[in-house]
Amino acid sequence: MAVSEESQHLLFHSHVAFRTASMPSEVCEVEERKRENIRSLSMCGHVGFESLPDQLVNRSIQQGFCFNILCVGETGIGKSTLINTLFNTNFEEHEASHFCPNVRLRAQTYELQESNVRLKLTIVNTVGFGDQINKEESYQPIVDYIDAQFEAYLQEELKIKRSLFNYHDSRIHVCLYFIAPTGHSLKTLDLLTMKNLDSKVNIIPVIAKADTISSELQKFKIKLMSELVCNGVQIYQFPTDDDTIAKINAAMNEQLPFAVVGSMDEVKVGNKMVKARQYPWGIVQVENENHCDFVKLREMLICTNMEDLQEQTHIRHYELYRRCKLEEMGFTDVGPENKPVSVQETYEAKRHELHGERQRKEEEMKQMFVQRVKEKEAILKEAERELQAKFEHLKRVHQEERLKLEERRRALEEEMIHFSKRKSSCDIFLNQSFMASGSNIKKDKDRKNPNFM
Ligand SMILES: Nc1nc2c(ncn2[C@@H]2O[C@H](COP(=O)(O)OP(=O)(O)O)[C@@H](O)[C@H]2O)c(=O)[nH]1
Ligand SMILES: [Mg+2]
Repeated sequence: MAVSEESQHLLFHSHVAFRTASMPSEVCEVEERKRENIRSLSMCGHVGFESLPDQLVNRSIQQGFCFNILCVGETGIGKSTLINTLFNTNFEEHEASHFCPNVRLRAQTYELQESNVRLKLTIVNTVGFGDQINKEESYQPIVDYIDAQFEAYLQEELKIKRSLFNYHDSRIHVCLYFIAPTGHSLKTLDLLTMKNLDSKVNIIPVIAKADTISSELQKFKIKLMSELVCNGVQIYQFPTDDDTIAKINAAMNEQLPFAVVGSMDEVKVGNKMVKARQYPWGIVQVENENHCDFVKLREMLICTNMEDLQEQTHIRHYELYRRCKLEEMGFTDVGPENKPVSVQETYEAKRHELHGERQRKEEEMKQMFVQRVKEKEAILKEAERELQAKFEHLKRVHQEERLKLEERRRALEEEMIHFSKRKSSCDIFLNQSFMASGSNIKKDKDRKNPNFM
């Protein structure tokens, strides 16, 4: 996953009005009091801690607030324009191409200042979202990015020398999910992505380029909400537990998803310059609540609920990540009999478990080694047996061959003796015949010779 992060110092062009954090969290206060047996008492005179909320504000003003927005939506859906319009600033951004081979996240941090309040704003953009043919895994780089920020915070928390006080918190406080103004329904990609993000981040869905859909807008909003509910996608709900903002937040929850229009172009309407999109048939004013929900989004996001978004990120989403991660590492709060377990005990148990595991693995390796040696030995023995059998066979064959040859040699010798015998008898016979024929010839000669006798 490629993520780039840069920092810039910017001033607003005009008023944006983000509300400063003034109320400390009161989550589960009553239950905690009961559990810890805390009694409420009234003091007899002034002590001075009434200024704590102001102290908090002052400290935050000095340090600056940190707010991180993730924009998820297809390339060209209007993410950059809306962010520029929301913060009244031209955040320099290059137009993304539609030919990215995969989804990347690009983070950029800006320092904004309004009056004496400083805001460290990080905008994380999904580059290439929705541009691939196979979009099955498009949500994964987003999930990985969110988890990486949680992990960085957790690592800081777990450090012995931690500096959370001036730590640049990069955890995503809100995800603006840009829905295409189709007028039909959500795309599978939208549902899949939101479903995978809803336990990790506060999702505020917005209908982008709402000026392109007008008459069917209300129907479209209802359809989108029912689809989100049917598919079990949890979107962020503006909190209604604080009386000062409960009414407005409840009303705004009814308006979700906000249909927004973005534009940095200014057009003269009456004698005022207003941000608008101008068409041949008329003007769509960004900040006109009859034209779109841009003002509602800005109010809810920046002025009313910025602190709640940060708080929810910490107490809900980060807490879930932290719990899962620590459980994965073997930490637990209670033992088998529901008895509290200290970190030391968990550490010892884990050490013991890992030691046992290591011994088991070593034993396994040993067994495997012995087994392998045995197998090799058996193979060698088998080969030896085969060789011996072959040798015996060859020896036998050789013996048989030798016997056969011996037999033939004997036969040949006998034949030779027999032949010699026959030859010598033949020779004798020939000699005798020769001798006999010699005497006969002499006799004949003598007979023919007149001088014979
Ligand atoms: N009609 C209409 N066009 C918009 C709106 N917001 C942005 N655009 C136009 O859509 C195009 C892409 O916008 P951009 O903000 O760059 O989209 P991004 O890729 O999602 O960041 C630009 O031409 C914008 O002028 C809107 O609300 N309505
Ligand atoms: Mg952009």
